[in-house]
Amino acid sequence: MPDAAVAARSSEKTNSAGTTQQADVAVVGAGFAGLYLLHKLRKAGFSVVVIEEAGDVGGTWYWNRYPGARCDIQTIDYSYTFDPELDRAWTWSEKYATQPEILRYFNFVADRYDLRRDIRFGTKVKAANWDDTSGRWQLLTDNGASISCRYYIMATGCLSAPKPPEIEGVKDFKGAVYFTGRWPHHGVDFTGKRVAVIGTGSSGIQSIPLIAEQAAHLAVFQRTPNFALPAHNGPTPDDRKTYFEADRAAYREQARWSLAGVPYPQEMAVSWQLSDAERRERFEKAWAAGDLVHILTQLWADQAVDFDGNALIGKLIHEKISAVVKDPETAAILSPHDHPFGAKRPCLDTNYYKTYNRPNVTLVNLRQEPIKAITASGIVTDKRSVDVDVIVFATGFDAMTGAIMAVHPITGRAGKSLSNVWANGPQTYLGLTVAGFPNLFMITGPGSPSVLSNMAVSIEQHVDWVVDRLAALREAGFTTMEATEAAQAGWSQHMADCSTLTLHRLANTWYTGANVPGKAQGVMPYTGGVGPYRSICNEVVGRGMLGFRLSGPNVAEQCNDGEVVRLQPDVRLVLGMLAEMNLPQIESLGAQGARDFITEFNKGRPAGRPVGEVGSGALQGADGPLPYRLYRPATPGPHPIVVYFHGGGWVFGDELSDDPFCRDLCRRSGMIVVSVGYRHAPEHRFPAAAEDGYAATRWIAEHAAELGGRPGPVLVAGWSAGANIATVTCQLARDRGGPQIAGQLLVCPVTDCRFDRQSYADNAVGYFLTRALMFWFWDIYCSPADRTDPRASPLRGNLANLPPAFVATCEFDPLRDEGIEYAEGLATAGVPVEQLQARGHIHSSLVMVDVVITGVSARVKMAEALRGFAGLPRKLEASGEDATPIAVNAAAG
Ligand code: N01
Repeated sequence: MPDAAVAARSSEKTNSAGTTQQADVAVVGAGFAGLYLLHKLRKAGFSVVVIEEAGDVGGTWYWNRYPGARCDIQTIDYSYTFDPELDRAWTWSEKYATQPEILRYFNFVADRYDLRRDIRFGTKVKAANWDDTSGRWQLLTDNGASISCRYYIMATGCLSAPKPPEIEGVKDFKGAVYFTGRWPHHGVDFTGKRVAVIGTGSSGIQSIPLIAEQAAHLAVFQRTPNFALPAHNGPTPDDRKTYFEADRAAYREQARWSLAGVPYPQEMAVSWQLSDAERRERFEKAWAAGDLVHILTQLWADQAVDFDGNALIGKLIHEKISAVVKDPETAAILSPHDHPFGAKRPCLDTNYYKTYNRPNVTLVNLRQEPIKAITASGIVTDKRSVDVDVIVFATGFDAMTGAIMAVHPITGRAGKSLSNVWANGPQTYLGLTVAGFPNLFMITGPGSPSVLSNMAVSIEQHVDWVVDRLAALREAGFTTMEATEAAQAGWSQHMADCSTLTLHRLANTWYTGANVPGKAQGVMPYTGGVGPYRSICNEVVGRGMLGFRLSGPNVAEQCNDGEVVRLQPDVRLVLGMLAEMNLPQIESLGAQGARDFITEFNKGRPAGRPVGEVGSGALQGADGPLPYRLYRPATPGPHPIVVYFHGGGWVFGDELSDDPFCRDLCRRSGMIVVSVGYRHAPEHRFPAAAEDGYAATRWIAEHAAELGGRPGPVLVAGWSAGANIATVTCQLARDRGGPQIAGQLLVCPVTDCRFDRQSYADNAVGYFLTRALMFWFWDIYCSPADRTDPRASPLRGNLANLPPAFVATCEFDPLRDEGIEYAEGLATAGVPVEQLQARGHIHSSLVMVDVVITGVSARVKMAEALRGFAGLPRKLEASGEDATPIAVNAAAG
């Protein structure tokens, strides 16, 4: 009997204890997600019961009624979009609606779609157990009938389990105690009261100014200062409204594919391309806009991914705080220095900083005087005793996992409990499902963009995805859907890769679980962006429910196992963008056409970063002068010299074409980099490039002092065909009596003319450098008869007595295996060699500086290797991006 029919029959039963309510789907939570789930599931023909602990709809907006509680995503963006008529039927009165207005909205939605009749309010799920025999979940509740359901969906929200205060003596306090996350419905009157607020996250920052207006005295206990910017609340700004009204559907669609779930374009200018004045202008505009997503995404392209680019913002905000707060010491205490801007959730405020100018407000810095205890009369710190009538705990939540794990035990296959499975941190596939827990879904669970996005957009995407899948399962006769271990492990790896992209890993926050003592640490939300995430979820479906095992009573089991993303996240984005550009095949353009194309293409990349000095000149090649470009570090010289050979298949590129990479090498290694403009085919075929490489190296070594470099051995480096030239140069230098070369850096080198290695088959197409393009390069550069010459195929040469090498190869590169073979050949021949096999990267990843951010650690290692070859300490200096997260809950209150 279909589930709906079972449910229809059993719906006649009352919900009294002792009976079991049957439903296709049970949903926990009647907030933003639960309400839409109920509506959509019903429309898809499923019987649904929603269990809600609260007395009414609203989720987080039901509980968080503290003074000043408002949305901090513009409410125009924080709305349901699934029904255009609903969208038109409701107009928000303010840019950032208050909690009561948002709650009215949810009531309006619940009424409009007649949702309440399937919601069991005032009910908690006490246990959820998967029953393998029936293929159903059995739920025990604390109020009324237990529930048997085919699918169990947690729509419990990310910030719904308040965190205990963890401060001794709370029970002894004789005054009133309130939690922002569980505020009394009758409101609280602070008039004439001495009040303490503990916590300066969003809830504290929203409520403090209003409490200060009422209270006789307010003491704010701050452990970590947070970045806050003025909301400038009022009507929805005209520009946003006009944009929205011009084409609502397009606006919504753009939000769905954006990075944060709000339609803003991707900012392209990097901080170092802008002058101080330009940066300040952008910052002032963002400050005046009063919009978190704007300031988090629209200042400069590197703000969220680069430590230095980010630090510029912190400084500008410190200035703002100092300009408002009159007492310099208080301003200093309020200014965050321990985390990058945006790594911890910033806040929107109304009069927050100004509040500290009031005579009735005191700021207590818990970093200097931690709370020792709460007593009957107030709060005692290391330095003072503060008597109060009321304590407000704005101490936050056990975020993301708290509501799922702590609310009730969830037991999956073979009696496995979710709390045990997640003991070391949440493991999910797509943030939606967990291996071993069939038919269990989480809306905006850990591992999805959730709290790093406009929740409205992410919730709708998850609800649509889940309900559409359930309908498709039903259609195909499947009744059970479960993530595989392999898919889940792949997602964990992808999550870890993503977390190296942004700076969230550098702060102790509720994003990482650091706010809850003893909680496993790790970045819990997906940091790869809303649009990319959506495309991955779609890809899972498009690839036959990749990573899911589907089964049903009358159909053969289906399992298309695998990992949905094996590329590094930013590489995936780059490839996606290239695919959208519909670029011509380079080999179809002819040599000059290819050169023009690459020159044009390179104009779109971020400018390389500043170095001490950039110069150019001419050197003597094998058959005449060659241009070079020299990058000098800002530090006092003389510096060792790296002779660099650009990529381009011996056909295109020049001494400028790897400019960002040369600058990066110069900055990270602290050495001079001389990029050589060697001759190209077809005008100058083999061995012109190789001989130029050797001649140029010789000339540079001989003119080291003139170039401002350190006399003595030089180093060589190159990428792709340039790495081929670099390594050939090393062989020629050994065989021809110099110059002396201290080390070689080979990035994705061409080392051999054979095309039958596995990497040529695995990566023939789709990863920018294709097999066809390599064929073309070889054809243009070198006749088949010459290709086995070690000056073309150095793998075939004598590999003994060569300079120490660092060989970097990329997983998705046709040249991968010949690079690895070369490194192994060198090692066998007794040459010291370090290998870096870059997982998830493509041929051009490592030289795409400031585009492929996940290549940074490889670029750091390359520079360190060069320094080691030159006899310098491997580390140049500690950099912020290498920093490890700060100590957890130091000076906990
Ligand atoms: O919680 P929080 P929140 N002793 O965790 C401090 C969303 N939200 O409720 O940073 C002393 O941010 C703690 O200090 P530290 C929004 O996403 C949205 O304010 O851990 N202090 C911190 O200062 C937000 O980010 C809106 O060192 C203690 C504060 O308490 C999220 O919810 C409004 C302590 C907790 O800040 C959570 O915000 C409100 C202790 N033992 C919230 N324990 C909107 O506007 C904790 N703290 C939509």
